[in-house]
Amino acid sequence: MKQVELKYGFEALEPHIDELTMRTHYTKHHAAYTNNFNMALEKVPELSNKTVEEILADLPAIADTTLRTAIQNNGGGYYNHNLYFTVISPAGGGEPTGVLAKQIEKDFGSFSGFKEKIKSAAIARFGSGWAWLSTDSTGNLAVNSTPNQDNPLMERERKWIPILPIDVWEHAYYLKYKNLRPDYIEGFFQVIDWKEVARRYEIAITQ
Ligand code: MN3
Repeated sequence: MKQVELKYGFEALEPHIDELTMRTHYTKHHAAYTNNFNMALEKVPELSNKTVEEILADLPAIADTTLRTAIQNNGGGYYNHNLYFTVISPAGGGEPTGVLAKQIEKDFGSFSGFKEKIKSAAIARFGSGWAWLSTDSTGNLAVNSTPNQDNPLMERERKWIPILPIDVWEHAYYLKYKNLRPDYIEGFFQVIDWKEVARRYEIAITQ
């Protein structure tokens, strides 16, 4: 599996996300998750025809617990970062429009209600992890957070499709924001590509 190609330069999200953080995040952290995921996959030939989404939604099917953990951590890291780097853009920021905007109002009261909820989830995540906006196949939205490189695809009780991730590992923000995770989240909101998030929402609910 391959890292998503960036549609912008490493410096393009300045000043909200700095060039060195973007470069290190993509060429070191994301590259390592991708390489380690591919190495683990080579040892589980029965997964060779599956998509990353299918693999992460059925981790218990991997019998070897060491390989299962490797795929949970590195497959999660691979998937999460491909999504992260796809939903940010130098032309981002603002608020969504259309069907997604209407559903955000329905499920969270308002855009600012949604923003407060995901920001709280991101700030409350102890240690490393992610905050998420996800949809089910009928369009209901939910905000949650996960530890490490876990994600909503791994949820066993209900099928959630992530459409917006916020990486709150320190490697995503520490060089610029130091310990100030809330300031990074505000900066992240300035680069969210809502057109891409809305596109993913519409695909998820029409499948
Ligand atoms: Mn990261």
